[in-house]
Amino acid sequence: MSETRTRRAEISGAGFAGLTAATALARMGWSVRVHERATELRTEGAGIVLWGNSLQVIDKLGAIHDLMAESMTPPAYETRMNNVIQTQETLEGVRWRTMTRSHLFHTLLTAARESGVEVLPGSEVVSATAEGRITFANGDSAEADLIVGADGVGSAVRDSLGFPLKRERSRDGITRFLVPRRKDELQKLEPDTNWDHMIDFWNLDPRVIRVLYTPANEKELYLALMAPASDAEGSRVPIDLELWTSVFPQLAPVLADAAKTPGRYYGYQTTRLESWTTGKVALIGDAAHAMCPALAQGAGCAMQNAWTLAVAATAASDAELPDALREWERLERPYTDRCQDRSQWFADTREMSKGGQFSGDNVETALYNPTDPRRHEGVAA
Ligand code: 5PR
Repeated sequence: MSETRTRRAEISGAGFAGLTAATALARMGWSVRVHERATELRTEGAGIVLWGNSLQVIDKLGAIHDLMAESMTPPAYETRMNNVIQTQETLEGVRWRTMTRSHLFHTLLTAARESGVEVLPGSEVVSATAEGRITFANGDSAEADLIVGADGVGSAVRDSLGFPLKRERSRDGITRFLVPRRKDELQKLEPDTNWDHMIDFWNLDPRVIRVLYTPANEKELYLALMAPASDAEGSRVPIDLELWTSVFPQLAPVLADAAKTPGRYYGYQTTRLESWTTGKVALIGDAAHAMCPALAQGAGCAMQNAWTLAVAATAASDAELPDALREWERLERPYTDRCQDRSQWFADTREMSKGGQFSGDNVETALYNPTDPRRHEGVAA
C-alpha cells in the first residue's frame, strides 16, 4: 500500500463480528468507529462455544489471555438419547472453549478500546452507499474508505443497499439461559455423571425435546432448551417447568433457575445473500450469513470473516478496494457456505442426536485457520 494517510472504517454493529473487525482494522492502522444502535452496549446473552478458527483470531487480536481466564474446555462432548449415553467425544486435536457471551463481549470490547477503536452506543446507522457514505438515524452522515455492515440478521446496511437474500426457517428452535452450575446438587441427583462435560440430552420419541447442557466456567452454566416451534408447551416462555423436569429430572435444580427468567424462543433460520460486498461496503456475521447453531459456528464464522476482511482491505489500495472485497468473498465465503449448509442439515434432520458428529467434514470450520497467510495455497484463482 502506497498511501500514508490514515484510512477510515465505519462499522455498524458492536456485536462479535463488528468488534472483531474493528479491532483487527485498528491494529492494522485504520481509524475505526463502531456504531451501536442500542444505547447500552449489549452485554447480556447466555453462553457460547468457540472453536479453533475464532480462537486463532482472538490470538491475533492480543486477547487470548483475557479470553482463557474465564472460559473452559469441558473434558468431553457427550451425547445422550433418552438419557442413554451414545458417545463421549474428547475432540482430540480440536481446540474449543466454552464461556458466557458476556465474557466474550467484554474480552472483545477491551481489545477494541485498547486498539484505539471508538465505540459509539446510541449511534444508529440507517443506510450506506457503495461509494462509502454512511448515514445515521439523527441525520448525520460520514465518508469512509470502508463500511462494514455487522448489524445482525435485520441489517440496515444490507437492506438499505438492497442486497438480494433468501431466508430459510427450520422447524425447531431454542430458548437460552445462563444459570448457576449447582454441581453438587446435580452430582447427588445423578452421581455417575461427569457434570463438567458438555451434554447434549436428546429425546425424539415420544416427544422432540432436547437440553444442551454447557458448563461455561466454574460457576455458570449455559442451557439451550430445544423444541419444535409447533410444540406450544415445549416452545413456551417462561418455560413450562413441569414439562421440562418431567423429561429431565436430573436437571431439576438448574431448570428451576431457568424458569425464573422470562426467556425468548428463537426459531432456527439461515440467511443466504447473493453477494456480501458492493463497492466499499462489506457485510459480515448474521447480516451476511446467519446460520443454525448446530455446529456452534455463527460467531466463529463471523469472527473469521471479520479478520480476513480486515487483512484483505488493508492489503488493497483505495482504488483496488472493491475488487479486493470481491476477491475476499470469493476465497473466504465457501468455508462459511459449507458450514451454514451443514448446520442447517443438522437442524433439519436432528442427526446430531446420533452423537459422534464432531469429526471429518463437520470440523472443517473448527480446524480452519483464517490467520494463516498460506491457507489458500492450492485454491484455484
Ligand atoms: N450447539 C451449541 C448451541 O449453543 C446450540 C446448538 C448446538 C453450542 C444452541 O444455540 O443446535 O441449538 C443447537
